[in-house]
Amino acid sequence: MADVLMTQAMRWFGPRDPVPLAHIRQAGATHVVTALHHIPNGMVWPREEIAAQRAMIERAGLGWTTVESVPVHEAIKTAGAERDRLIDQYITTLRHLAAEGITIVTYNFMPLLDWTRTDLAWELPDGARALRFELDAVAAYDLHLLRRPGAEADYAPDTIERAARRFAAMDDEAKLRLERTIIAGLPGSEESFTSAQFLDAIHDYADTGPDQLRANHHAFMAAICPVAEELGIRMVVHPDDPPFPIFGLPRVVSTEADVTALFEAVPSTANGLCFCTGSFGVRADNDLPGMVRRLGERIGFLHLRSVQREPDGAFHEAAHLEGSGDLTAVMAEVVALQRREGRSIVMRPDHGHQMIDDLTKVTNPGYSLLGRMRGLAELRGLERGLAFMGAK
Ligand code: DNO
Ligand code: MN
Repeated sequence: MADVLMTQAMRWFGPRDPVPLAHIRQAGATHVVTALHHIPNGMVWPREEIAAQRAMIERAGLGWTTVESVPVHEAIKTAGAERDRLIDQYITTLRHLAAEGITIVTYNFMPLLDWTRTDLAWELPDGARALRFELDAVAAYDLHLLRRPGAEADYAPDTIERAARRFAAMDDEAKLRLERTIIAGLPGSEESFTSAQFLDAIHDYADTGPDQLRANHHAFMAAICPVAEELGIRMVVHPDDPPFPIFGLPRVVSTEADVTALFEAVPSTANGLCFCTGSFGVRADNDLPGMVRRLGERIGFLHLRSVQREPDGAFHEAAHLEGSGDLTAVMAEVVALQRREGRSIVMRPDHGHQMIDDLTKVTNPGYSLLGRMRGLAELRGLERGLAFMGAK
């Protein structure tokens, strides 16, 4: 029996993405994952616009079954006054998506910031560029530019000391670049802040600690999942990136225990996981292959990439099969899972290095074409090889 293989996708940011659909197809993907990025967070996605986006994708010879993401409004995360109305609107969007054939919807539950990096063009020894995160840089921004009240309590003394030294060595341009990198919003993020706005927004979380955020997350899934199930949609939560609190804001989707608690609280099959190896893999205590084995039936979408952990809470994005995470072991579990369940899981190479001709082009950080194409090629080859060996 032929093995079921992954459904190979790439992220596409819509008509404004500098990477055209034709190039994604030539890179070997059969599908894209995308969203209606122009619609403000909290508004209903009109069915006609979803249909138009689908038509555009299909004209390019690609398929679209997976949305990344329908963003969750902050008032749902904080259980604010508008929560019920916003949940109703979210459900209306799900109805429209289901009517247009969408079966997987990605979301995250990170307060205010989506994914966060401190350097978007960190040069690797071979001249390619990677995204990097340094806790020292976050601390330098937090303590000396944002000047968040009480921030000192969130950092170890040696981090505070290194952050002070780093800040003292920065010129105005470097300060501005760091501020923008952290809070102006990376591709796919729904929010973009100035430092003053960010401080105000952090203040809105004063009453939402980790227990409350977790309760609000579970309540959101409890409200959404019965309808999603009926619509044939699976919600998949993207883990926190990075998987620990930053700026004093809680994060509750960072570990295996976090997601296990989510699935225990809301057992519906519509309550699923976007397994992002790069996000979970920042923590050495997340056992990636073991998580695929244990959580497999919940996994509706795969983000595959690797990170290299560095000292002092830093990490950078490694080539897809290099770095701290054992992507070969993860892939072996994915092959076994798909065989066990007879199901093809949608995957995408999650980010890639800026390399070769990418280096002379303006693309979304992390989403240049050649780096992702290399990642996809390596991952699909690995999968085929493992499936073939396992089949013998
Ligand atoms: C970054 C992405 C995230 C992800 C959202 C899902 O590259 O993995 O922005 O799309 O967190 O809601
Ligand atoms: Mn991801």
